[in-house]
Amino acid sequence: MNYKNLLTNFEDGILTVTINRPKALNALNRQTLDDLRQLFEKDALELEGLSGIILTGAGDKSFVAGADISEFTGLDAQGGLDMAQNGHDIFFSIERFPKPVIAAVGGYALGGGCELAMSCHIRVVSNKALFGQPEVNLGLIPGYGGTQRLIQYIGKGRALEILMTADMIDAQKALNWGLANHVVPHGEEVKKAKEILKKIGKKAPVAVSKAIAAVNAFFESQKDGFEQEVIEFAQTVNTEDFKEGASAFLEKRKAVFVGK
Ligand code: DAK
Repeated sequence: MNYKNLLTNFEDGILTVTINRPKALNALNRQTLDDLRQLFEKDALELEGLSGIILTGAGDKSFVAGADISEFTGLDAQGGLDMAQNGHDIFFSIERFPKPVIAAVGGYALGGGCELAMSCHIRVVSNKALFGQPEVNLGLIPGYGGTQRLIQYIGKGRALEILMTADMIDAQKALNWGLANHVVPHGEEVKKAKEILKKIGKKAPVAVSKAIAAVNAFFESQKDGFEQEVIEFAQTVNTEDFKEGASAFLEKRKAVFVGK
């Protein structure tokens, strides 16, 4: 795996991906988005033995402080459209990734950074984390799915207030509002994310991926979530792991899953 702006570490089935532009507080420039696309649409899908991914930011201050504002100059409507579509595609690839993806947020998650964290399946955040969608300060609205995913996590009224005031949400409020799954002491967010992935890693992998797909279906207008659940359920019944899980329960032993 070779990227310009991502560092990767693969250990015990867990791929830790660090967005590595600390001097710009890990702002998402084009190259970083290209790297993320390469990772989520190809490299990680092909990685043998992968049980889950942790996405985090380099340095002590920031997960991702937004899209890279220095690349905004000279952007016209067509450029904005292309940029938004590119970001949407990549963030959907993360949201639809068939293995769990956890954002470990140790600081600013602003604009595109908040949107990136929201496209992950779970958010573990440090007590210093700050979320926000400050695009109105720049004369913009979020362009990477933020207006939609923020509603999904915190509801319409809160989302509108955050989007219109550009106020930041601290870790405790993020937890209370459902944006964060866990708040941990600063610096322990990757450790906690690993614990969660290790727990999920012991479950049947196909069932885990079907749970992701079924939950995502609730938010996809062209799908009926209940119908999708039936489809995904039927596919889990077809797996070796279902037979193993049921037999192990009846034989009072631990199941050994093979991911098929
Ligand atoms: N882009 C580029 N550089 C950034 C950056 C960003 N988003 N955020 C920080 N930096 C850089 C700073 O310029 C500074 O660089 P130097 O001056 O040292 O070269 C360095 O990171 C450290 O930042 P500060 O010196 O400002 O650090 P502080 O601790 O004082 O302040 C801060 C931290 C996070 C409060 C502050 O840096 C800040 O307000 N940053 C900007 C936050 C922000 O507004 N982010 C952008 C949100 S808008 C679209 C799709 C998506 C989007 C838009 C359009 N289309 C499809 C068209 C998304 C937009 C956004 O994400």
